[in-house]
Amino acid sequence: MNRQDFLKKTLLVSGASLLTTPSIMAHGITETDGIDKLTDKDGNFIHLPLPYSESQLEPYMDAETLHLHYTFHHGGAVKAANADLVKIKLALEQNNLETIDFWTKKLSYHFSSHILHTIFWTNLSNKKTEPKGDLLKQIEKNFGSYEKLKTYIAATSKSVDGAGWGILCYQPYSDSLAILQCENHEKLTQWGVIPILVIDVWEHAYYLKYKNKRADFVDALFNLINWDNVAMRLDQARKLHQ
Ligand code: MN3
Repeated sequence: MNRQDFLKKTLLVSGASLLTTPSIMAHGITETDGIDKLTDKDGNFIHLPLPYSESQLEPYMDAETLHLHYTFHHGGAVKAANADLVKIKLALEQNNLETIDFWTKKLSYHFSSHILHTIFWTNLSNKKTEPKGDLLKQIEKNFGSYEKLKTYIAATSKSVDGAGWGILCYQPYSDSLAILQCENHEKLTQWGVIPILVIDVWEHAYYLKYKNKRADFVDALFNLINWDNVAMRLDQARKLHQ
């Protein structure tokens, strides 16, 4: 199996999300051969350390919010996803399918939360960056300009019904970038997309500092987006599709 086949297989099997190795190294996350490290060798979900200190995204994202968000919301999803796996395995072993649909839905919700939060942390940095190169070209092709992309993803993120995410993703079926307005962690997706930039607009992401002003939080978040990480994710997503 060559490297590309390996990456494809791993992505399909684990549903893992993409993170390029240089970015992982630059942000202090374990090298994972091109794939975000979401599971251990046995397939259990793991919660990697944050790629920076909890105060590093101040003042736009306060340390207390980041601590609670990472530890209890993301961490809680990892624990719950592992519990869902156990329940599904047990149901199959006992040939008791009465509640397997329930645990399957739960796993979809918790694992999707784990994927999106893992991407979210690496999408952020206190270093100012802007899209350039292939990423900028693709943005201009699909949205007209960087400014229009910002307007688009900001508007969709701010207006998510209830809890959810604004997502910039690569859609391999059309070889283009797309914007999703994701509800919860898993609803309103397009099959096949690979998220490359995610904006968490659950209240737990901003309420301590921004109160009910979700729009102010989304606007502030543009000061933290690590476009180099987004560019590497697009590059990796394209390679997987080739
Ligand atoms: Mn969150």
